[in-house]
Amino acid sequence: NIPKKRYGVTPPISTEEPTQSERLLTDALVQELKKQKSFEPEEATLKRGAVLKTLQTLASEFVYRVSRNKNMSEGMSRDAGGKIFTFGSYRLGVYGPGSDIDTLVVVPKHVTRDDFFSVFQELLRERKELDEIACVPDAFVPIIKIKFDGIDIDLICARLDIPQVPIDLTLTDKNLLRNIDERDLRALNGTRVTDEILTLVPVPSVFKLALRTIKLWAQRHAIYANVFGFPGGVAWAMLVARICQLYPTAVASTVVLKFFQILTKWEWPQPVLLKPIEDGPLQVRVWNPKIYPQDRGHRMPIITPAYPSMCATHNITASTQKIIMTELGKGLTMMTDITSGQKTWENFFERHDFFHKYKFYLTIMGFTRGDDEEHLKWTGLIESKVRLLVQKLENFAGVDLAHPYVKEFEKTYLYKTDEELAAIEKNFGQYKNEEYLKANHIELTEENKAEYADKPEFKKLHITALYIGLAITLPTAAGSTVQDKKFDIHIPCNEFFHICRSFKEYEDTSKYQIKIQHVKLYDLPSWVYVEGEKRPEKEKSSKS
Ligand code: 3AT
Ligand code: MN
Ligand code: MN
Repeated sequence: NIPKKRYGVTPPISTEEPTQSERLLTDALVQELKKQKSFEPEEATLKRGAVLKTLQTLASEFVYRVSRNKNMSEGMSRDAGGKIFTFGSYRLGVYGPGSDIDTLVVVPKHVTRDDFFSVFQELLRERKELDEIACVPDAFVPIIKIKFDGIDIDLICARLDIPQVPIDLTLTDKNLLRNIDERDLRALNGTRVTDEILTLVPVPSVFKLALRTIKLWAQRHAIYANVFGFPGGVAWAMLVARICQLYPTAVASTVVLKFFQILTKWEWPQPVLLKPIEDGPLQVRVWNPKIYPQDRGHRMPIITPAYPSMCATHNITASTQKIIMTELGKGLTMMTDITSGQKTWENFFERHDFFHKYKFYLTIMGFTRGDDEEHLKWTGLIESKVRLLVQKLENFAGVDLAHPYVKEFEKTYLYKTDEELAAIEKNFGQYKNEEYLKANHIELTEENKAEYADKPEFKKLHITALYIGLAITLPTAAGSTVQDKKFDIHIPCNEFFHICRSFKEYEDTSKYQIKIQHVKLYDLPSWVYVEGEKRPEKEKSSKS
């Protein structure tokens, strides 16, 4: 059953039938993924299907109600339609127990985004399955986030310039993009890209299993995070899809092996393409390094297939590229060992050692004296600028590598006086101060949350810590070692503060603070280590 169609921009490398050992290795992979809780139970998946069915009913009802409100006849209002699509991990078939469902509601032209945030919101609120709802109409992609029947759902809306949205509509036709606004275009993009990726792989089930594997591997190795300059979900999906195109008859374990073989040898910045880049009817930019200098700057371009094609990896910096390539190299060694039976899939998914491997770390701390929501916005902004700091650091003499960590750490403290506040801010984030903090200040936790719930005499300080690992080489002067040299990176740090501070909303320094602190490996706080992970200990000096 060799797929007849040719996939991708070059002929396949091999169309050989899988061997028995490749099949067995794939079976072992599925077993390990199960052990790692990558798949959710079947009942949960059935529930997702039921919830989506309800959402489709609500979308139709939404369009109908708006149409009736606009004095359309009963029949015309019914025919106006409305359809939901999915994108993200659910659509790609690589979702796990905690995944949300990313859902797009497509509506005809007489239904507006305002209607989405009023009428559709009301419809949702009428449902007993609704557990939580948060509307963000002014986001880059306006969104309603809900928890519905226990499942997280992201809802976005796109309005097309057509009078009816029938239930069999597909979003393939790029003429559907005519006369719609930029936010609608962005909302459609996720579905158009994922749908197209799925049509560009020879065997979707093989692609999904291989992608699930690579996704978990990338997460465990802390190289899955678009904001921090690593590939995100869509970019990893396209990389795996390209390998599937090159080996159309391979089973998943072989795709994973080839993934590392091919990508360690890839001649970046040669782009990864799933099909030739298309032209289209709009006045929008399509990725083209021949025309746009910015596109020439992309170090590891991975290009989305749907018009208008974009680079999904424009955030990658010199440092993150180095880190990704190192991990791919280690992945290849691992896969070679797994193929020869010296290592197992369990080894393949072992966690990174980020908080063990650098001598020096920077802690970027965002502080908010205010509510959770304000803090979330402030740290969201800081997070989105971290890769700019990474770029400044990597250009700084003596810095070989600036390695951003992909996850933030959040803590909340309670305080009464400014002295307490200052003491918390000063001592936070260092192992040597943990005893002091614990003995003298109150950290808000799941356990004591109820106890302090209605004590207005306490004020809240929210803290988020982000990390950058630093590999540095300094000229070692006689008699001094690298460790006790002062390494002055004030300039890049100040520039970074300036960027974060340049937004009017966060001007108020009595509310929003940002700080960068050097921490040595042995002084990293305990909470960066996961349960069962041993913190690094200084080796007893063996010098006599
Ligand atoms: P999960 O299984 O849900 O963790 P996922 O790949 O579905 O993995 P998300 O739900 O976070 O991840 O994102 C789905 C898509 O939504 C990916 C991207 O096209 C879009 N997206 C997510 N976050 C943003 C954002 N901040 N801005 C623009 N698009 C975003
Ligand atoms: Mn998702
Ligand atoms: Mn989502």
